[in-house]
Amino acid sequence: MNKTTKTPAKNPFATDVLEGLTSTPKTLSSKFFYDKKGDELFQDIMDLPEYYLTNLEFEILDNHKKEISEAFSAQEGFDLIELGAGDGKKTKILLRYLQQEQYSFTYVPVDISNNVLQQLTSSLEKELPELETAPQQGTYAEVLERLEEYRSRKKVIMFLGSNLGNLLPEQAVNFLKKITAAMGPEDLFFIGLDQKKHPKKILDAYNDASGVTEAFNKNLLTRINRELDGDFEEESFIHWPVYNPESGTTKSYLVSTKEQSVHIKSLNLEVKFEAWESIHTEISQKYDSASVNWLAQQAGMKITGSFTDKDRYFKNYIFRK
Ligand code: AVJ
Repeated sequence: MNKTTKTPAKNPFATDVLEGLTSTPKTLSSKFFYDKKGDELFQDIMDLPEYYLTNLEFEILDNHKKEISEAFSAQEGFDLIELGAGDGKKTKILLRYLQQEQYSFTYVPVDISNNVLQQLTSSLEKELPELETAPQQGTYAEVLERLEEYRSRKKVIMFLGSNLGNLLPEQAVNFLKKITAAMGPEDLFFIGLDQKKHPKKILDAYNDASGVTEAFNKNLLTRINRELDGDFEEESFIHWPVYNPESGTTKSYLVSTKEQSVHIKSLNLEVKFEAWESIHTEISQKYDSASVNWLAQQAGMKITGSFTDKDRYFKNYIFRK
């Protein structure tokens, strides 16, 4: 271990991979899915027939844009800060409506990917040229620190797509606590969370027939091979998501189909796999009213509104301090 711990210290990906692959059981973090290829694969996931989340949230925002805009509205205008803005496809529904109804606001898209932010800003310039935007590049942690700067008028912090679901409950609470800390009494937190439903429906969303989610999951191995000089054989791992209806947690794994040894040169690391040993790569939490109430209460917030689709598959909530 000594030899290997020095090299990756400055590289968060290397540090995480080293730690995850030397742990029992083995893990890799889903936050590293999103390189250029991963961004593209996630775009494809959002277009999959099985991945209902995106379309439903789109529909909810479209059906309720009037009430949502009224809740956001403030005399002095507001800052609309979106964490993990992505391609902004869903947000544009709200942006277009807010602008059309002449609400005064600035859109602050935040994303870890510069690539994604640039695409978003250039599409906004074309589609909504009048819109005031102030994009911010950074991790959630960095940006949450900077949120303190937005205190001159009302802020609405938006976190769509059930992105919170990638965090373990304890991490989710810590994250929400930071948001609460950055909020004033008038500010809102607007969050979209995927709900518990028929387990088959959930599982299919993470196990699509065309194999895009599999490629997304395996992109972690490709990234290790490319960036850390590894020799993972993607064909000898299978993508295996499971859904636990009790906890509401979908967990995704890569499972080694044989006994094998993987060498990751730049970590000076030899990783041994037994046949059928797993690497846990992602959690996608599903919620119900008890778990959302618990989250809000733990974070020191109140739920003051919610919007859903006809099947109650997905929900968008307004939280206040
Ligand atoms: C972007 C975290 C909401 O967990 O549903 C999609 C990512 N992973 N398919 C999710 C994802 C596999 C997605 N989030």
